[in-house]
Amino acid sequence: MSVVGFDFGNENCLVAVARQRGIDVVLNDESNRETPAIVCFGEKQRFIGTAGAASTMMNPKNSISQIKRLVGRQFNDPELQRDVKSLPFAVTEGPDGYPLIHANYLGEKRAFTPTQVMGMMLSNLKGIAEKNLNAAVVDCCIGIPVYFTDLQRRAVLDAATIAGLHPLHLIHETTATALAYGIYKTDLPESEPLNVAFIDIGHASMQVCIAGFKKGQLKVLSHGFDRSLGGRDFDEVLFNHFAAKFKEEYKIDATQNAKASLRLRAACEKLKKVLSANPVAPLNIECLMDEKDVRGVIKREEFEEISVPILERVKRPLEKALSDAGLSVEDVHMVEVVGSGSRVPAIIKILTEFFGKEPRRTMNASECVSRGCALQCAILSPTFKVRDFQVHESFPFSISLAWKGAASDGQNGGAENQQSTVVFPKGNPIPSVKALTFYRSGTFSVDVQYNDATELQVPPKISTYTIGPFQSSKGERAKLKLKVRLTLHGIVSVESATLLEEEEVEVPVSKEPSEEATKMDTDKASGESDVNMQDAKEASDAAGTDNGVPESADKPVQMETDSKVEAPKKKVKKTNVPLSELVYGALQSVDVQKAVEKEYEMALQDRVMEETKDKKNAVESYVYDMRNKLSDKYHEYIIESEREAFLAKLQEVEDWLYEDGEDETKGVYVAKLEELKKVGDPVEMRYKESLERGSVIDQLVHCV
Ligand code: ATP
Ligand code: K
Ligand code: MG
Repeated sequence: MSVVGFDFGNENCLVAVARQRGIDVVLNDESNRETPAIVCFGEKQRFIGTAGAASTMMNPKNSISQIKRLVGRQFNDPELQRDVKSLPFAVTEGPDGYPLIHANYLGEKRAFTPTQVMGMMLSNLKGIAEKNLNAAVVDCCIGIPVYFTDLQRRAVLDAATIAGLHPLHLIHETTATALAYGIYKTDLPESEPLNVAFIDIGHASMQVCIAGFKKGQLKVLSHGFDRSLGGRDFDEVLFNHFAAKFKEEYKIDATQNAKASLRLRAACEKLKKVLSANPVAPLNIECLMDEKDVRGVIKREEFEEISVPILERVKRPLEKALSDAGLSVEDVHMVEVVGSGSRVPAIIKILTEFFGKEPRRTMNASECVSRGCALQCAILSPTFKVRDFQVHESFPFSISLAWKGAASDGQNGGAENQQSTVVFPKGNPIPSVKALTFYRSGTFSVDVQYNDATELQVPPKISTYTIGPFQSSKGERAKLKLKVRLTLHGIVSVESATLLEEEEVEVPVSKEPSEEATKMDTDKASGESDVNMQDAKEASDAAGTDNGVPESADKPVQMETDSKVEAPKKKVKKTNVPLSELVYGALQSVDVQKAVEKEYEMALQDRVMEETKDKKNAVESYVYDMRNKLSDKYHEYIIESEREAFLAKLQEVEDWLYEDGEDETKGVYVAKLEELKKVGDPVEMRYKESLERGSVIDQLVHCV
């Protein structure tokens, strides 16, 4: 089993692997730790990661970035709408109301879902891990922002499937950071927890997590976030500032030109980084637009002034995390800042003011998420022994179940009888299972929904489950138990429905506590309430696993047993009831399967093209190499007329490579190389033989 952690950033991705001696962040083909999250579609193949970033300027309309912003969102999502405006590629509304990304690929217009593109990127990261481990990678942990909705989480899982990955755990990025922080600490307190605030400011968003650390464990106390406050917002402020300036000074509008926009934005990002370390920074771009060179300069002070609207928002998630944790600033013992977006000095100033203490940077700001993910994966892996360290995660939203009351059961369902109950309140431990009991006479449905969707700006309904058909033997309302699961990934689903039928029978006295005898589901008398909820931690569930991971000890339900009572005893017959699931906006599994196949084809095409390039390069280097050698060390091993002919042949092949042979198939290059080698190999052989003779003579000389 592979032990790998992925930090899929909005700008940068990192891959960490566990080896017996510890966690390593691995290098990609270009020897970088950070791989840009860019998929570029070309005429013959895709360029992904660093290669994708290199192609962006040449091919902006087909270079897909900001992938993490696009997955699992409706097209009319207000944030998506804002994002799409500054993207150089085309995003339109698909027939299902979800975005489609358009690109020219293999000379054709093609449309891809954001999930597919995320799958392409993940597949590239998977390849990086595989090269470093020299083994197949399937099992992994992937970091996700804490604010990811149910649908976004499902989209990441689908993208992983497309990439051939199996995430054991989608872990909140800040929790991964907290894990990477705590697990190595040997001086954690035994009783009173050490409270640490983690602040991650990335490319597109800001996340806060307050965690309490004790010996051998961390407990997430609260989360806070601003989904649209990150490094790129500062780039945008600078971009608007300079675009306006250049409009005035040079009479060019860079915002109206895709390439100029891209170049100006990239220059602004560089400028921002310079300003993090210098009080003033210049901006020069040659030939930005209309053949005009532009120049500008900005002081850090002025940058901070124009950034006030963004900087003002930094405090809000901090305040929220603090109040949700029920702490005051004095209770926070340590503040750790991560994410490269936090390098803007004005942000550190605000954090210092807010907490009354200097934030620390003891973590590797860009690597900690991937490291935490790999650690989590190692913890879950049976092949690794990791120091015992418990992570108690807290769910960031409130999820409720809604249904039509039993009164509207049957003929005329009245919306007025809509009822709901919070199943997983905000702060609920992850993972968790709850059981609800319903009394119904026929097929019915329940909705899983956000209790408060205003913060997320998404439609409240997540999914609808239809339960039935079932038959109650007594002809009255049947008792059904629904099991609702909050998975390790933070995804909620109704997992099963069971019909419970009590029959009085003589049964032998059992000493075992039995699930059937739980007390919480017998409240039928209360009329109004036709449903009861309990934490489903019955004995039968204790072994219940989610990807092989035991659930957290989530308040075991007190079970009443009749074991002391002599017979007769009630026996409960349990029957599974069919359940159909509709998750709004989620891909059907057949579509995921189709996407898997498409990805396979595209990956194959990429590989063929890479190999073709390699073979072409091999012909080219043979030509250069042989030409040099013919005038040098091979000179005496070929007769003059043959040498002349061979040199002419090499020249001919070189010309061919730049003309007719520029764009040939792999097989043609292989054949061409063979053709040259037929002439060159005998020469090489004669040369080598003479070297060997030479060394024999040397040895003889020495022996004498
Ligand atoms: P996200 O966490 O939002 O998914 P990410 O993980 O890809 O995104 P990071 O790699 O943590 O983001 O941060 C990238 C951001 O940090 C970019 O906006 C980049 O411009 C910014 N950044 C990098 N170095 C500096 C610096 N020296 N000063 C200011 N900003 C910087
Ligand atoms: K990152
Ligand atoms: Mg990040």
